[in-house]
Amino acid sequence: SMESDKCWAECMDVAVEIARKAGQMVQEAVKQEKRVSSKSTPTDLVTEADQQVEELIISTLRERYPTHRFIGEESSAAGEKCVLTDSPTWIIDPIDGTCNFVHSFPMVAVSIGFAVMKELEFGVIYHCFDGTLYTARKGHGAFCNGVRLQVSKEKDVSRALILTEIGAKRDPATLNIFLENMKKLLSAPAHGVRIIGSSTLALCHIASGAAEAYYQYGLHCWDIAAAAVIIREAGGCVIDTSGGPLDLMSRRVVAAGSREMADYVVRQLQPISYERDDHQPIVQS
Ligand code: 2AM
Ligand code: CA
Ligand code: CA
Ligand code: CA
Repeated sequence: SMESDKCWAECMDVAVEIARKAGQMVQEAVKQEKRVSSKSTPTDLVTEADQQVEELIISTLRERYPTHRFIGEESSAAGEKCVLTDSPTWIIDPIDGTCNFVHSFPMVAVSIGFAVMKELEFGVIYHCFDGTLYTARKGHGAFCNGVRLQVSKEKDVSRALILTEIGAKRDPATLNIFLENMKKLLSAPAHGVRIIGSSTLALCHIASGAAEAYYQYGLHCWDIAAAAVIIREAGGCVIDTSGGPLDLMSRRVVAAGSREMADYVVRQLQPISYERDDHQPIVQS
């Protein structure tokens, strides 16, 4: 309705403000000594900044919107349930690219997505190193610093730049599938494959047309929520690695400027299985 439309527009303004503030906090924290520990595996890194930034974002939003729900990476790590209900829900990655953050490699973002009735309404992604702001609201277009975004319409993989990310899982079987998938695309031959260390910024590059396709296994709902709106509003396609509709909790995604490019990537991929974010049983397809 018009009423809720106005409501979510206001929420998005708040999201932009808090993403900027959080991003500036991350930028400051890059210069400080970092206390790094690991979560599920030795390469699954977390710092005090991840927790502090998420705490800042969620406490600010909760005060303003006490009836809303919150899903955040570090709250989930601390045992909070990761279930998407029909309630207005904020889906937050306080620092996307923690490994980059630890190394001061300049690809780090704050990502804030927002869903109502399980539908994504808007997404805000702030690049902490250069201050670039990506925003989109359903039905209102996607923007980078206020300039309209448009995906690449390329359909031919032999003219494609492809992006992906490596997960925290590094056992030989997982790495083999990862390399096999990359080999397929490189021998297609795609122009190139890039791994920048931030899922959300990689997805923003799909939205801006700087790359043609993206795929990843093992990502989480907070890596994809904001970016999915931004890509779709830029005219792109975000789907499941099976070729079916995107499932926020399924830990896998294919995104591309064109449906043809997305379908091509889908056909090349061998799946890597991860436990769902909502801990529901995994349905193979
Ligand atoms: P993070 O930095 O917020 O943890 C490269 O590691 C990118 O993939 C980052 O955006 C990272 O998010 C995300 N990522 C996190 N966990 C992952 C996983 N298990 N598998 C794949 N990618 C993951
Ligand atoms: Ca992480
Ligand atoms: Ca992330
Ligand atoms: Ca993170």
